[in-house]
Amino acid sequence: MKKLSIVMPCYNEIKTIDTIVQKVLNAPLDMERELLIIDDGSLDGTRDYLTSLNGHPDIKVILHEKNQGKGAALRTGFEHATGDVIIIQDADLEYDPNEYSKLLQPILDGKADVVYGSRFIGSESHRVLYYWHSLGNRFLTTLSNMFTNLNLTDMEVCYKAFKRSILDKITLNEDRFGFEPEFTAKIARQGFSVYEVGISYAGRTYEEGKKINWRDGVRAIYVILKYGIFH
Ligand SMILES: Nc1nc2c(ncn2[C@@H]2O[C@H](COP(=O)(O)OP(=O)(O)OP(=O)(O)O)[C@@H](O)[C@H]2O)c(=O)[nH]1
Ligand SMILES: [Mg+2]
Repeated sequence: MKKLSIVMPCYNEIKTIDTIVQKVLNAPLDMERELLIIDDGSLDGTRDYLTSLNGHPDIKVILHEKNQGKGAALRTGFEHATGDVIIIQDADLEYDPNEYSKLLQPILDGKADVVYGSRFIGSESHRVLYYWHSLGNRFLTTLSNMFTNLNLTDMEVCYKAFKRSILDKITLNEDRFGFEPEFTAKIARQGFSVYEVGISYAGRTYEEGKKINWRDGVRAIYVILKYGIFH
């Protein structure tokens, strides 16, 4: 495992994009890295900032003409990734790139094909936020686990790291936040070795830019059932 591809889907994140890019570039790592940023049709000036990164040796920027959703942005990123390992990094500041090494360790040790971060285990700091939101998260993880027979504690977590080679064995279709349950269902079906690592979480409030809402939760239930029962 020589090279890490960090895949960053990005939609209207002008407030955080500069900071998160710097954090990713400075994250302590013993591997070569490439950062792929997929702009998903931002309208808030994010694209101008991204254009200014042109020519940076470790960064590749890809622009979607129109908004398609996180899942679609990730698929574009995966197609362009050249690393041995991929990690998904949101363009907000909820997750901390300083934790990459910890997250990658089970893969580097040869134990895992896929590693999920978890905001619900471990001793790292977690911002105390919306109770109903966390209950919804636990519900979706439990429902997903019932179909996959994996005992995950945080299915919806952004931090998922995996060997790039696993993408040869699964096909992803979900364009929006259905990516998380779809990916989980498909890696479970392949029987990959899955590990979980406790990570910190600095969640944001709706005032600070949080976008996910109850409709995404309902959609997640549908996706869990779709890939759990019918595929
Ligand atoms: N909301 C949203 N995010 C997108 C889209 N396309 C790409 N993204 C990116 O996908 C990542 C996850 O989106 P977030 O809105 O942070 O989703 P989340 O972390 O589950 O929820 P909150 O941060 O709580 O809103 C971010 O980096 C977004 O910029 C899209 O169509 N909608
Ligand atoms: Mg977020």
